[in-house]
Amino acid sequence: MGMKGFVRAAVIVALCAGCTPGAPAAPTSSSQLASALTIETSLLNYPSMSTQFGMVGHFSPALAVVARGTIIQFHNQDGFNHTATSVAGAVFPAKSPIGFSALTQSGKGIAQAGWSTGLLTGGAFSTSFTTSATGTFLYGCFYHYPEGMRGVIIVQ
Ligand SMILES: [Cu+2]
Repeated sequence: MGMKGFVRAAVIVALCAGCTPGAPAAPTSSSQLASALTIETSLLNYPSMSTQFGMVGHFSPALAVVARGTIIQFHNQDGFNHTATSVAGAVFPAKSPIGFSALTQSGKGIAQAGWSTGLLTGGAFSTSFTTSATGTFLYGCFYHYPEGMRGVIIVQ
Protein backbone atom coordinates (compact mmCIF):
# COMPACT_ATOMS: atom_id res chain seq x y z
CA MET A 1 0.00 0.00 0.00
CA GLY A 2 1.33 3.45 -0.93
CA MET A 3 1.31 6.46 1.36
CA LYS A 4 -2.04 7.57 -0.06
CA GLY A 5 -3.55 4.22 0.74
CA PHE A 6 -2.09 4.27 4.19
CA VAL A 7 -3.49 7.72 4.90
CA ARG A 8 -6.90 6.68 3.62
CA ALA A 9 -6.84 3.58 5.81
CA ALA A 10 -5.80 5.72 8.79
CA VAL A 11 -8.73 8.05 8.16
CA ILE A 12 -11.10 5.09 7.99
CA VAL A 13 -9.70 3.85 11.29
CA ALA A 14 -10.28 7.28 12.83
CA LEU A 15 -13.85 7.42 11.53
CA CYS A 16 -14.61 3.96 12.74
CA ALA A 17 -13.12 4.31 16.21
CA GLY A 18 -15.79 3.09 18.54
CA CYS A 19 -18.05 1.68 15.86
CA THR A 20 -16.55 -1.78 15.70
CA PRO A 21 -17.85 -4.17 18.32
CA GLY A 22 -14.76 -5.77 19.78
CA ALA A 23 -15.85 -8.17 22.43
CA PRO A 24 -16.53 -11.78 21.55
CA ALA A 25 -20.10 -12.88 22.11
CA ALA A 26 -20.78 -13.72 25.73
CA PRO A 27 -21.20 -17.39 26.47
CA THR A 28 -24.86 -18.29 26.61
CA SER A 29 -24.52 -21.17 29.03
CA SER A 30 -22.77 -21.05 32.40
CA SER A 31 -21.33 -24.51 31.72
CA GLN A 32 -19.66 -23.10 28.61
CA LEU A 33 -17.73 -20.31 30.33
CA ALA A 34 -14.49 -19.97 28.45
CA SER A 35 -11.68 -17.50 28.54
CA ALA A 36 -10.99 -15.32 25.54
CA LEU A 37 -7.83 -14.22 23.81
CA THR A 38 -7.46 -11.33 21.39
CA ILE A 39 -4.46 -11.76 19.09
CA GLU A 40 -3.15 -8.37 18.00
CA THR A 41 -2.11 -8.00 14.37
CA SER A 42 0.37 -5.39 13.15
CA LEU A 43 2.94 -5.24 10.40
CA LEU A 44 4.71 -2.42 12.27
CA ASN A 45 4.98 -4.25 15.58
CA TYR A 46 5.85 -7.69 16.90
CA PRO A 47 8.91 -8.53 14.78
CA SER A 48 9.63 -12.05 13.59
CA MET A 49 11.20 -14.65 15.80
CA SER A 50 12.37 -18.16 15.16
CA THR A 51 10.40 -21.14 16.48
CA GLN A 52 10.38 -24.87 15.86
CA PHE A 53 7.56 -24.20 13.39
CA GLY A 54 9.55 -21.63 11.44
CA MET A 55 9.50 -17.85 11.66
CA VAL A 56 6.50 -16.27 13.37
CA GLY A 57 5.76 -12.60 13.94
CA HIS A 58 3.56 -9.54 13.46
CA PHE A 59 0.92 -11.22 15.60
CA SER A 60 0.89 -10.93 19.39
CA PRO A 61 1.14 -13.36 20.90
CA ALA A 62 2.61 -14.96 17.76
CA LEU A 63 2.98 -18.19 19.71
CA ALA A 64 -0.16 -18.57 21.78
CA VAL A 65 -0.77 -21.44 24.19
CA VAL A 66 -4.40 -21.63 25.23
CA ALA A 67 -6.70 -24.01 27.07
CA ARG A 68 -9.24 -25.84 24.97
CA GLY A 69 -12.45 -23.84 24.90
CA THR A 70 -10.73 -20.47 24.70
CA ILE A 71 -12.42 -18.09 22.29
CA ILE A 72 -9.96 -16.42 19.91
CA GLN A 73 -10.41 -13.18 18.08
CA PHE A 74 -7.98 -11.21 15.91
CA HIS A 75 -7.64 -7.43 15.98
CA ASN A 76 -5.98 -5.44 13.21
CA GLN A 77 -3.97 -2.84 15.08
CA ASP A 78 -2.54 -0.88 12.15
CA GLY A 79 -3.72 0.71 8.90
CA PHE A 80 -2.76 -2.15 6.60
CA ASN A 81 -5.02 -4.93 5.42
CA HIS A 82 -4.41 -8.32 7.02
CA THR A 83 -5.88 -11.77 7.38
CA ALA A 84 -5.24 -14.60 9.80
CA THR A 85 -5.61 -17.74 7.72
CA SER A 86 -5.06 -21.39 8.50
CA VAL A 87 -1.85 -22.95 7.19
CA ALA A 88 -1.85 -26.75 6.95
CA GLY A 89 1.09 -28.79 8.19
CA ALA A 90 3.49 -28.86 11.12
CA VAL A 91 5.93 -26.22 9.83
CA PHE A 92 5.52 -23.12 7.69
CA PRO A 93 6.26 -23.73 4.01
CA ALA A 94 8.79 -21.35 2.46
CA LYS A 95 6.33 -20.18 -0.17
CA SER A 96 2.94 -18.84 0.91
CA PRO A 97 0.21 -21.48 0.70
CA ILE A 98 -2.50 -18.85 1.31
CA GLY A 99 -4.80 -18.18 -1.64
CA PHE A 100 -7.35 -15.49 -2.46
CA SER A 101 -10.10 -17.41 -0.65
CA ALA A 102 -8.44 -16.14 2.55
CA LEU A 103 -10.04 -12.75 1.92
CA THR A 104 -13.48 -14.21 2.66
CA GLN A 105 -14.28 -15.22 6.22
CA SER A 106 -14.57 -18.97 6.62
CA GLY A 107 -14.71 -21.47 9.45
CA LYS A 108 -15.70 -21.11 13.08
CA GLY A 109 -12.95 -23.08 14.76
CA ILE A 110 -9.17 -22.94 14.87
CA ALA A 111 -9.03 -26.72 14.47
CA GLN A 112 -11.10 -26.50 11.29
CA ALA A 113 -9.10 -26.87 8.06
CA GLY A 114 -8.99 -23.73 5.95
CA TRP A 115 -10.39 -21.23 8.47
CA SER A 116 -9.78 -17.57 7.78
CA THR A 117 -10.70 -14.26 9.33
CA GLY A 118 -11.31 -12.85 5.88
CA LEU A 119 -10.06 -9.38 5.09
CA LEU A 120 -9.37 -7.35 8.23
CA THR A 121 -9.11 -3.67 7.37
CA GLY A 122 -7.39 -1.23 9.72
CA GLY A 123 -8.82 -1.39 13.22
CA ALA A 124 -11.14 -4.30 12.47
CA PHE A 125 -11.89 -7.20 14.78
CA SER A 126 -12.43 -10.67 13.35
CA THR A 127 -15.26 -13.01 14.10
CA SER A 128 -14.69 -15.23 17.15
CA PHE A 129 -13.14 -18.65 16.66
CA THR A 130 -13.58 -21.63 18.96
CA THR A 131 -10.81 -23.97 20.08
CA SER A 132 -12.75 -27.20 20.49
CA ALA A 133 -9.89 -29.59 19.75
CA THR A 134 -6.37 -29.80 21.11
CA GLY A 135 -3.43 -29.53 18.75
CA THR A 136 -1.00 -27.14 17.11
CA PHE A 137 -2.44 -24.84 14.48
CA LEU A 138 -0.47 -22.60 12.12
CA TYR A 139 -1.78 -19.51 10.38
CA GLY A 140 -0.54 -16.57 8.39
CA CYS A 141 -1.52 -13.35 6.65
CA PHE A 142 -2.55 -13.48 3.00
CA TYR A 143 -0.75 -10.19 2.29
CA HIS A 144 2.35 -10.49 4.43
CA TYR A 145 3.23 -14.16 4.67
CA PRO A 146 6.53 -13.46 2.85
CA GLU A 147 7.30 -10.78 5.45
CA GLY A 148 6.98 -13.38 8.18
CA MET A 149 3.48 -12.44 9.29
CA ARG A 150 2.63 -15.82 10.80
CA GLY A 151 1.54 -17.29 14.06
CA VAL A 152 0.89 -20.51 15.93
CA ILE A 153 -1.91 -21.42 18.31
CA ILE A 154 -1.31 -24.40 20.58
CA VAL A 155 -4.54 -25.65 22.13
CA GLN A 156 -4.02 -27.79 25.23
CU1 LIG B 1 -0.74 -8.72 6.97
